[in-house]
Amino acid sequence: MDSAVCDLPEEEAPAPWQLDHDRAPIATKVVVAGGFGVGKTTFVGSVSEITPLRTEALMTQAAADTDDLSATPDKATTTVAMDFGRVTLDEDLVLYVFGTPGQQRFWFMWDDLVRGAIGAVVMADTRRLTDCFAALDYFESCRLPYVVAVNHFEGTRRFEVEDVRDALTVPPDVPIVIMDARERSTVVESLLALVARALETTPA
Ligand SMILES: Nc1nc2c(ncn2[C@@H]2O[C@H](COP(=O)(O)OP(=O)(O)O)[C@@H](O)[C@H]2O)c(=O)[nH]1
Ligand SMILES: [Mg+2]
Repeated sequence: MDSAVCDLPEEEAPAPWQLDHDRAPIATKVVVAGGFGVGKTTFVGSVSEITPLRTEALMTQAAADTDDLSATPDKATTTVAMDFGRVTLDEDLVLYVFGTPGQQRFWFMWDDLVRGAIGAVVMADTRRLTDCFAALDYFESCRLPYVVAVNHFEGTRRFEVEDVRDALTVPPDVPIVIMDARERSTVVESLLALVARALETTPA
């Protein structure tokens, strides 16, 4: 019988650090939350090294009353369960990124999604800031470390971090990052801010 041989091209083959079992990477979980259409699925898609698992469904007229499309009229699909992706932030830090479904009718899933997570990214759109209040309240109430990622849509007014902080009334020590969910570097920046925040707030 032929033995199975790893046939991966060099760029996809395991990197040396993956094979060095003296310092196994830490794999950890983070959650991305925020209102409907704020860019959560885009965030996970921009950063994931694996094809993100998506549970998008075509929106139908049946959702017209529940899913407000006034700010995202081109949006044809919606995340019905969650997004899932993976990103290696550092040689020894792998993040599993779970995007929450935004619609209120799926909030019951959040308790499961946050189990074991080190923290959350709360995405905000400055045109609809109130949409992220539920997520802020949720993470404040369960005391999970979080950062706010303001997804800046081009063509909209750009606000300063301190303006957003005042509008959301988040505590001064919560990091706020102005980013673009389509730009991998800014998504990574948001995740790094979260990891730093989680380390800072975790009791030694
Ligand atoms: N112009 C612009 N469009 C964006 C940005 N982020 C997301 N979008 C678009 O906004 C829509 C909603 O994004 P999506 O990731 O599905 O939002 P979700 O409901 O939070 O998962 C999609 O059509 C995206 O392509 C952004 O930073 N700029
Ligand atoms: Mg989505």
